[in-house]
This record gives sequence, C-alpha cells and structure tokens, in this order.
Amino acid sequence: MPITKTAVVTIAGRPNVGKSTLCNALVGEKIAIVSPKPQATRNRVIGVANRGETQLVLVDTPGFHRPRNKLGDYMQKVVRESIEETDCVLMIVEPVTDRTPSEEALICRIEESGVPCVLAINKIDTVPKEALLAVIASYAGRFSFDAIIPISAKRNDGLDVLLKQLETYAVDGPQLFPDDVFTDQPEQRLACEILREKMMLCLDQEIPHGLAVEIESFKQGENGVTDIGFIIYCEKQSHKSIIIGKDGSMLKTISSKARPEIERMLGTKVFMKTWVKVKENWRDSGSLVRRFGYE
Ligand SMILES: Nc1nc2c(ncn2[C@@H]2O[C@H](COP(=O)(O)OP(=O)(O)OP(=O)(O)O)[C@@H](O)[C@H]2O)c(=O)[nH]1
Ligand SMILES: [Mg+2]
Repeated sequence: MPITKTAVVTIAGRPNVGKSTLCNALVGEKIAIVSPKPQATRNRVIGVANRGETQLVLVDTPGFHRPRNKLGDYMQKVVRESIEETDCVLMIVEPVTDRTPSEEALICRIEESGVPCVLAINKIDTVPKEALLAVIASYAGRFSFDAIIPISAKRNDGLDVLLKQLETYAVDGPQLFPDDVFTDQPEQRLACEILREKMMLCLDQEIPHGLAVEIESFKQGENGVTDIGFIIYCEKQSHKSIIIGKDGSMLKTISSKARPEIERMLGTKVFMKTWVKVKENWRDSGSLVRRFGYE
C-alpha cells in the first residue's frame, strides 16, 4: 500500500522509563540502545514504522532530567526541540502515582508547546492490574492527555492500541523515509552505540556515564569481514584500568557481547579492535561533547 500520510511522534519521559525499548518494539528492529542504568540515550534517534498508508516517524529522545554538565545541557536541548517540532508527544511513565520533578517539568513543557500528548504507562508487567487505576487517575487529573494507554514495551503488550492512537495524528504528505529504511542512524554510529550499551551493562557506578565511543577505522573487506577500530573514552585513569580489566579480561567480555550484535546489524563477520583513552571531565567540555557527536 503506498504511503500517503505521516505523523512525527516524539517519545519523551524521564530516564529509564523504557522509551528506547518502546521505540525498538514499534519499529521491530533494534535501533536504540537499552540499559538498566539511566541516561542511556544521548541523542535524537529516529525509528520508522510503516502501518498501511501511514508512516510513523518515531523520535526517541534522551531521558528528561536536570542537567549537571555540558552533555546534560545538550541532551535536554534535544528533548525541548523534539517536543516543539512534532505532530504528537508520546510521554512514557512508570506505573506509579508519584511524579518526579523532571516529570512535572516535562508536563509543563508539553503544556506550553500546545502539542497533543498521549500518555503511555509502561512496565505494566511489573504491577498488579488493580494498581493501574490509581496511576491513570493521577495522570488524568494532572493534564488533559488525548489518551492514557497502559503498555508493556518489553512484552509487546498494548502496542496495537497505542499504534492506532498514534496513527490518528497522521497528516497527508509525502513519504519521509523510503520503504526499506527504518532509522536515520548510520551503521558506524549504531556500532559505537552497541559497544557503549555493552559497557553500560558490564561497568558500574559512575563509569558508564563518562563513556564515549568513536570509530578509529572502519573497513569492509572483500572477504566478508568488517574491520573496526574503536576508541573508548573515559573520564579517569582509574576508570581506564577497570574498563580494560586484569590482562584485558573486561574489554574481552565487553567485545564478545558487542561483536555478535554488530555482526547481525552489518550482515558481515566483524573483527574489532579497541583502545581506551582518558579525557578528563570531557562531559564538561563543549568542544569534546561536540566532537563525540553530541551537537
Ligand atoms: N519490566 C519491564 N521492563 C522494561 C519495560 N520496558 C523497558 N524496560 C526496562 O527498563 C530499562 C530502561 O529501558 P530503556 O528503554 O533503556 O529506557 P529509556 O527510557 O530509553 O532510558 P534513557 O535512554 O536512559 O532515558 C531496561 O532495563 C529495560 O529492559 C517493560 O515494559 N517492562
Ligand atoms: Mg533511551
């Protein structure tokens, strides 16, 4: 069926509520990294879901939080701008009645923007059904959401109802992304993100937040093998030792988790090399934040 309508939907919410998990589930491909630790997403990531004659352009955004450094400033700017340039905001929350100050601030932003907003209460697999009524009532009393839809992004629960609601924001217009394109993320960026996701999983405390990954070299050989050199940046010498691990054991573990996923994404075998470098407090440096792709 030819695409004749599009809707741009910005997915927003505080960190760790499941925005990227939902974006991946709606697109049906992994385009955004997911982490049990907050502040995984740092950039705007576009995912495309075609439904009949409608193209949904989903904009995954960083978690809305009070920024503590230049990287945080950038992430919040991404959220603010994405809320203003959209047909609809899809706000994601956890199934609890309390709202954090960031969530209150986000609702105020949405109110000011005048953009219609759908609320998805995610992670309903973690609470008894009876608990949802109070959550719905709490949000319904706070803002006139166009719809409040309970979902589980992880279990694919409620997503059809959600998609039907999102389709109502579609307007007539040209197809923005070709049929076979499901994200705006280039392969090399995705490869870096997959590596960062595995590091977030394997490393603890403040280390994950101070990581950045850059491609040093990327060669697709005729032998069906892609050679990738990655540079991993961290904020302290002590972090570097932990990332490398005893005799390189931690880096090996991280690489062995990342490689199969990068291979699946590229559709080739992958040979990867990694270097770890220290850039003290790079998150406070405007030029380094930009250099690592946050601009
Ligand atoms: N139980 C359960 N866990 C979920 C669900 N959706 C997401 N999660 C988990 O919640 C955590 C955060 O998921 P993300 O998708 O990275 O959350 P996010 O909102 O994109 O986070 P940031 O990018 O940091 O803002 C991960 O551990 C997910 O597996 C759900 O429906 N049920
Ligand atoms: Mg995310």
